[in-house]
Amino acid sequence: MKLLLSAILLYTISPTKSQWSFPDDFKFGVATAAYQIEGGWNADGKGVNVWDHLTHTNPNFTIDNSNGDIACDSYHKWQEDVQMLKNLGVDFYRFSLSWTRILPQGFASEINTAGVQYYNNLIDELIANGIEPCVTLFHWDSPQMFSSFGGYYNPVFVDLFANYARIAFKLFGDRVKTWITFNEPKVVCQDYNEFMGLVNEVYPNGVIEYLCTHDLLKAHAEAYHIYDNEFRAQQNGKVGITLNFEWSEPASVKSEDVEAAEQRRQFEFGLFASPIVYGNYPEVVIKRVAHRSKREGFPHSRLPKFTLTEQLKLKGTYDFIGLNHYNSWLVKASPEQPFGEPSYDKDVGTERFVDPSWEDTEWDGKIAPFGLQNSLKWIKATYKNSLILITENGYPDKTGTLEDNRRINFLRQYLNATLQAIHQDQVNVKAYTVWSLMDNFEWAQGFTVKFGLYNVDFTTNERTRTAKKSVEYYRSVIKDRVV
Ligand code: PNW
Repeated sequence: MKLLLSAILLYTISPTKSQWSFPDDFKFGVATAAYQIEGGWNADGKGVNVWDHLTHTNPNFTIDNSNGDIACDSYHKWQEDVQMLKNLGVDFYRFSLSWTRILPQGFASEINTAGVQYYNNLIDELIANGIEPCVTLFHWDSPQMFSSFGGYYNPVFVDLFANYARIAFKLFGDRVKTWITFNEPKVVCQDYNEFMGLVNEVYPNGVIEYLCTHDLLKAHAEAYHIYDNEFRAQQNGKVGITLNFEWSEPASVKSEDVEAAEQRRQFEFGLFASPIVYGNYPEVVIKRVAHRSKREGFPHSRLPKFTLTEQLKLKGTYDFIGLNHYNSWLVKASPEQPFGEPSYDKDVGTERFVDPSWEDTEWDGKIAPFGLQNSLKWIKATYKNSLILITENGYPDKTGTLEDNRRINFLRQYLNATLQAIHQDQVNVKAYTVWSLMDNFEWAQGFTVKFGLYNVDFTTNERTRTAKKSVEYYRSVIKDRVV
């Protein structure tokens, strides 16, 4: 009796427990991306992508001189991956298609049947195990062939992506009902400067960031309309885009800081979301880039303009907004930067820093779960209560330890923030996805940063997968629907 009473007491006062549970229609999943897990970089007719090329020609690019040639070897171990998913009890699996595995040169002229077979096998195995496939068309592994004409920075990219999307819908859309066109276009066009620079052989200069954004948005809209016009009636799925959002919290209640935080959100998230929801870039972005461009001596704004036809074509091209959230910042107003060299960062303006009281993760970023709740609330308020799917959230460590209590602690707090957004703020959020199913190739960090629920032993040919303690935790969340 005494034990029971103290158990009840502990349950009610424990700050990590919440009285709320996840609604019946809320879905749980985990995510990966092709280049980060598949390996088989030249298997069975796959063509070369920018990451194959980059890591082969410039092995020092990754901090451990590694590459994704083998990675988790999921090209061969997909059945084991599905068993891990099954063991977790997830509703869906978010993975990406390798463009050059399906179209070796990137163009629609040649289809690699072995690559198609690989994804057919994976999708069928998922469905046979009661797991929904959620497919990202583009998770950064652009065909190397496109580099010769500037990749994303050439408007022809729009047609090439549209062709690829059509082929993917045609091949897999009978079974795939959730499609994500792009993963984090912001990262593709601006972030990890040296990394995108090396991949694309261009460097940020306040011009190309916007050209790239413009093309990717048009490519997204094109794919959405292809789905609408040619596939939706028979296939009846959903098409959206995944945007990363680092939350910007005003550093004080001063109106200039409140405005600065909003300016940053509009430059970082609104730049992509606003055209898709409303047909054009956010007002503050249009105004600031035009103003700074003029002072820098440009005859026109560095931010390209959508024609009216393009605006109408973009507007409403989403069935959901995919949200990747990892990190938060405090933002305050700062004096206007001198007008000299153009730069995206100067366009954004403002200053950001972290609250020293926020707990560190073991790599990049802080633990600040209120940032996820605020991101969800802001998206709801800014974009007409759109359907939101959280398509990534997760905790990095350097060790891959099986006793990953800190990951469990992180997940519990962010899941709890999601519950608060649902129950306190009535946000229309219907899915949560852990990055990642297993430790994998973390881009420039190689294999030194680990996000997995499963540990992968990269020293063995078998790429042995072992469940971490967080597998148990996530499985219980999915089953009991409480954090
Ligand atoms: C994501 N940010 O990248 C990617 O989608 C994954 O491929 C990657 O492995 C994962 O995060 C972990 O790093 C991000 O600046 C890049 O907020 C940048 C940000 C967030 C996520």
